[in-house]
Amino acid sequence: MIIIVLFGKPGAGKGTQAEFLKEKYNLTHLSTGDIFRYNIQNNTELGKLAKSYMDKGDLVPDEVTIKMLEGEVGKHPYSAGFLFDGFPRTIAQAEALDAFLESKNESITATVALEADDNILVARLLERGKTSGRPDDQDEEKIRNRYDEYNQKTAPLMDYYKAQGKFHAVDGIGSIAEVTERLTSVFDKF
Ligand code: B4P
Repeated sequence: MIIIVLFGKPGAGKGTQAEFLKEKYNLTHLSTGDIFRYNIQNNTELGKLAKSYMDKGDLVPDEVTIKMLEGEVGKHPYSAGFLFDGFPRTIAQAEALDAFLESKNESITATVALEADDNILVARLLERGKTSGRPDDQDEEKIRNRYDEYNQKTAPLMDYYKAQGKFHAVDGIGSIAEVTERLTSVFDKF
């Protein structure tokens, strides 16, 4: 089974590129951000909890996120493979994912990171914030907090996956089609 982690800073284009990659490689796409937003829209208990963190640009606690992700994987027993988008975002999440997959005799095939400069990404998110209605996209201070969260909690994952020989980086700057092409040439090797 192919299991890919799509990795990158907020606004790097994970969600944008996942839409294409899931179709081309027949992967089940699980975006923790999308799942939280779905729960917020439907006013579930999980949504209420997630909203209190997401609106500030903070990460949702590991315990909640890990349990949710495992539940979502369980909903797709016959999947040919998975594309994890925005998960894991902390070392604790990465360790939990490895243990969870090992319990199913599976493991991550690769982590693919979309790399981009913070200032370009902040501009992308502010642009999206004009139409997305997402509170975490509309205020530069909250956006900067998302980058602080990334630098403190998510960036260490690069070394975690490099140590496993599973880390691949792709330049995330350029048109959406150009980035897709770069990703495809990496994915075609898996
Ligand atoms: P996510 O939903 O994962 O979203 P994201 O980081 O905002 O964006 P993504 O990289 O998917 O960017 P996109 O393609 O949309 O996370 C949101 C929040 O959820 C987190 O801050 C956190 O609170 C919570 N959360 C999620 N997962 C969690 C976890 N595992 N643990 C704890 N908390 C978690 O692209 C952004 C914009 O750029 C779009 O407008 C797009 O059109 C544009 N764009 C994309 N590619 C472009 C390109 N090449 N050129 C120009 N514009 C481009």
